[in-house]
Amino acid sequence: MFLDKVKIECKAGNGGNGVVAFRREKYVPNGGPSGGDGGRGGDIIFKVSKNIDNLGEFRFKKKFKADNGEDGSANNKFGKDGHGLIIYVPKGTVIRNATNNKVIADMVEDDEEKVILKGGQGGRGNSHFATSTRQAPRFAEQGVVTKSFELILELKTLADVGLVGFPNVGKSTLLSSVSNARPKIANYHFTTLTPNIAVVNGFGNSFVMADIPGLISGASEGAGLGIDFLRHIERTRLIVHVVDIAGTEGRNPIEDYYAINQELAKYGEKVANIPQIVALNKSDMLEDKNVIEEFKKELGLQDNVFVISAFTHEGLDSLIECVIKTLAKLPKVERLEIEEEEIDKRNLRQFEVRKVSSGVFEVDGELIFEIMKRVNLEDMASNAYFQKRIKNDGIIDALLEIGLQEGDMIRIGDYELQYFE
Ligand SMILES: Nc1nc2c(ncn2[C@@H]2O[C@H](COP(=O)(O)OP(=O)(O)OP(=O)(O)O)[C@@H](O)[C@H]2O)c(=O)[nH]1
Ligand SMILES: [Mg+2]
Repeated sequence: MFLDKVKIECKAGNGGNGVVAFRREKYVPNGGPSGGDGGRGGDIIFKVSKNIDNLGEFRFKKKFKADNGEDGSANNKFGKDGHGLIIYVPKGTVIRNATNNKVIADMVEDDEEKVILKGGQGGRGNSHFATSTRQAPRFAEQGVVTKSFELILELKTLADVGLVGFPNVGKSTLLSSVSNARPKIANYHFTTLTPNIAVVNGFGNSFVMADIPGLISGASEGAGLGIDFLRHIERTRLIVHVVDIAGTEGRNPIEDYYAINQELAKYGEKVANIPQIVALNKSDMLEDKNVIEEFKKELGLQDNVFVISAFTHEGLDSLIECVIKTLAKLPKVERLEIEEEEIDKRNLRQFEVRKVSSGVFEVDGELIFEIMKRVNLEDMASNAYFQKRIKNDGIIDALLEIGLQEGDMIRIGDYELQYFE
């Protein structure tokens, strides 16, 4: 099933825990600390795959988790790093943070790869905490526990050329006549329900062409299949505007042309400004050839109008040649502006201190959150380490600045401690 917008949930791996261990050596009664570090958690990585052209694979699978890092072990053995998880997406996938809708990545190159969530750091083993006065530290750091994030994946197809026009004018027939694609073709409206994308080869060149469902008047207000599919035209460099010049359904080709352009304009300036080549199709059905001149005259168009028959292949070579020449002069598609560089922005230096009431202070912020996750306060040694960290990281100084005194209470999360110098 064709799917071009999904919300998924991703979590990078947690860091493995550092461990507490001591060397056991034959003639050394009390060996030094030898607890190894935990491994790093695996990253969540997005990668462009040529083999997929839409987000259908995310229809049922919406949760992704990279492996956790392994815990360290004795003899200073590091825990293994967790494997990164690669999530494959089609070219043209825009990745947004679901909480604020900001663009995190725009996957526009073949095989492009980007780390979206970094795995948690591993905790350090007890050997890191030995000092001259503490030769046998009985604690180690816990690994960083990562958060899970909701992401929106939106496909904005990257095709060079988009086929636009009323239903039944022969867009899919044209695509099938110039490429290997075999889209459904039939004599009724809205045969094409989702975009078809194919490579067109010709004149020693190639380009990608997208055929989207037909548009009708009022599409921008939701008529017909609406304009949802125009997101796949948004990033094309050139539009081939297909018109039924024979008016086989009784409509006037000139009015058709205006009506479609009006819908494009309503969708947005960007789409309205994409250069167009007009393909006057079904010319094999046209009895009065004057219609072609009238069309060109009325619209003041001379170049960039091609009389074709997708059915008999008349005029297709000239059309494709012109498309290739025009594309050569047009700029490449620009990547969307990245609005948020890092989604999991833990500011590990950030903390806040507050005076709650007389003699009671509160501390919170990412730094505290981080420290709390990594220590075990039940354990005396770990607790001592914790107290040292809040001192070394400047938290105590910040509290003293706002009036902390001997014997006052400090609240950190669920934990309370009394301050003594
Ligand atoms: N005589 C003639 N018939 C054509 C030509 N191109 C397409 N047709 C016929 O027109 C009908 C519609 O063709 P499609 O290619 O499905 O049209 P479409 O624009 O993709 O239509 P939607 O997907 O519904 O928007 C089919 O019966 C085609 O065989 C042409 O150049 N000459
Ligand atoms: Mg079609």
